[in-house]
Amino acid sequence: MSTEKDPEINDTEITPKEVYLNRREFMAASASAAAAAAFPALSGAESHSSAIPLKIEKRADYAGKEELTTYKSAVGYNNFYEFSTNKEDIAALSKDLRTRPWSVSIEGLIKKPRRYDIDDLIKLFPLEERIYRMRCVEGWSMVIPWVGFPLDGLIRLCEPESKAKFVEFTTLHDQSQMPGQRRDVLQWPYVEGLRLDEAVHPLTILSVGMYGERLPNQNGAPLRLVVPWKYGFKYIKSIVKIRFTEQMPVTSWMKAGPLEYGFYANVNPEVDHPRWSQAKERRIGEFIRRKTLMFNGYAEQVAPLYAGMDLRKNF
Ligand SMILES: Nc1nc2c(c(=O)[nH]1)N[C@H]1C(S)=C(S)[C@@H](COP(=O)(O)O)O[C@H]1N2
Ligand SMILES: [Mo]
Repeated sequence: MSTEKDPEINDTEITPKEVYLNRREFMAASASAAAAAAFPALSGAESHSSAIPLKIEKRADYAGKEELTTYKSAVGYNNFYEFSTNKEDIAALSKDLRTRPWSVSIEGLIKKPRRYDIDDLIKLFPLEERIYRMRCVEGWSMVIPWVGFPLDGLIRLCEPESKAKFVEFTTLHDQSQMPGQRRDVLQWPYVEGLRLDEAVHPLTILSVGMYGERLPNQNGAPLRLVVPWKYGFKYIKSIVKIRFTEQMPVTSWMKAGPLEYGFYANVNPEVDHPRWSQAKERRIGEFIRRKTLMFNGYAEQVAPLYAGMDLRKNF
């Protein structure tokens, strides 16, 4: 099933792996490729062997010259409470999540409600690569090369009614596949939301891949939200429903800790979490903590969305 190669993908269009691997990993990967050539039986033992490459049509380097987080860290250090609260266990616990067939229901205050098969949905839009910083509210960060499409394109197809002011996203709810949902760490299913103007902002994407390949299950396959100026908990994974509303959605984290997690969740080094400072962060792979940037470094693009708002109250 998901271990097979997508027949539609032309090998020449696949992003070379060396673009994503740091030099040491690349040398190691080349060495194992050479070994595989010499011993053909070993060819399945290359790095990320089960991943399905994606055809990327547009590239844009939004993170400037910052070094990418290693693939190994991005797929091995995760938050996905539906599986576990232990970051290193998510990859193994999520490996059998069935992400095909998968449908996404789009509903609420729109003229064109519809249920999309994930592969039909993906074909509607050219896939773009976006290299973004990702800052978790816990105080660590990564730089990830996402593959996806702007949420704005999908929202246009839906034709929101003038009453629609917010977009609510919901993750799959299935205890048989998601063992973490048997425990009440959060109220299930996981729900997140954006204001409509945030949702149509050009930086906001729905991601279907990373590092040139389909999203691994632990990273939110087959479809997740990416909003780079907000804390990572807004990047809701494995989405099954997108609903347009007039009222502000109540998100899972707002229910779990209303004084700690607000609706906006904009990265802001000046507004501390009640239990820790948000002034600095640990970039995964680095030793010395670096300063957290206002709106995670995207202030120029997104600050106008919050003009006149008190960001201490609207945290
Ligand atoms: N459905 C769901 N989405 C989720 C989470 C979760 O527990 N469940 N965790 C969030 C948090 S706190 C972070 S930091 C990011 C982590 O994304 P990553 O594992 O791809 O790095 O996913 C977010 N999306
Ligand atoms: Mo997070």
